[in-house]
Amino acid sequence: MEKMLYNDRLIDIEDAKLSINDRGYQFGDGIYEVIKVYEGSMFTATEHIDRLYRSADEIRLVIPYTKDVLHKMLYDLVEENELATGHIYLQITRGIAPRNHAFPTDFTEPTLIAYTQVAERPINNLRFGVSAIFVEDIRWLRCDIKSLNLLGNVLAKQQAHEAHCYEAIQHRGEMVTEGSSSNIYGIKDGVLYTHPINNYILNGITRQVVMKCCKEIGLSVVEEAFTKEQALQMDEVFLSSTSSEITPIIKIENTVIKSGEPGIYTRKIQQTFEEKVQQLLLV
Ligand code: PSZ
Repeated sequence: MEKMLYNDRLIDIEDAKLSINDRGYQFGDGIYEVIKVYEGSMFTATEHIDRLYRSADEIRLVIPYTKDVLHKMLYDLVEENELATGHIYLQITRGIAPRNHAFPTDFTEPTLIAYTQVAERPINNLRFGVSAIFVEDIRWLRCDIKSLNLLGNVLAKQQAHEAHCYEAIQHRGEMVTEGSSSNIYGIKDGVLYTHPINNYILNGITRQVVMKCCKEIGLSVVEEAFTKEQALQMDEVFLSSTSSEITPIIKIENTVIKSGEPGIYTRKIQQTFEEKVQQLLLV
């Protein structure tokens, strides 16, 4: 039987019961993480757990476990479900209390749930690239928090799907921020550009790995936002996320990026990323 974490216990997934008074359900009052698992090993788990605790701090939610205990709980979940390649979804809400916007006054235990999902790596997208559209970024001003409130992201992604595109590249005014569920990069004349880490974007864990890859291959990085117009003029554009890894973007709206094929630097970053995945599988 497939298991899930419910607070600090592993339970049968079919026995899961959630309260309608959970603040996650009522207000989206919680945070989450998605951690990729390659052949049974969690990739960059420490970084994801660190970001989870940071998100929790930013919304004044106290996670009642140490990082090490939570790491072990996730490890046990993967083992128990015999997950090979896929991901862990984890969320923590401010708990169960009668509906009231302000925080519960009595001690309320946060609700943690985590489950695993089998998911193959997106090999075709990695190889051939995807298309994207531009969508105005209408989200709040704390996109650095991995909040359960995803309405802006959901509406942007739906627009992309209706346009038969993989991703929505969001922008505030003329400046590109990030995808609906990814970070966005452009490469021009041998320099990689990407939005700086601040309140307008999520500090992607895959972005952190991309930064390391750029260092290793000697590709210059400029963490500055670029415009929609500049995006269309790039030699290469790609996105990154836990599940999409390093996915080339070969077309935006009606504009084909350069040759219309994944670029040379994007390929190098993919290869360096792949080495890091393979290293994980050796230990
Ligand atoms: O399974 C999926 O479709 C996933 S797993 C992670 C994401 C999507 N997206 C994460 C994300 C995001 O939601 C936003 C708004 N910006 C950037 C990212 C990339 O973050 P990492 O690299 O940590 O997954």
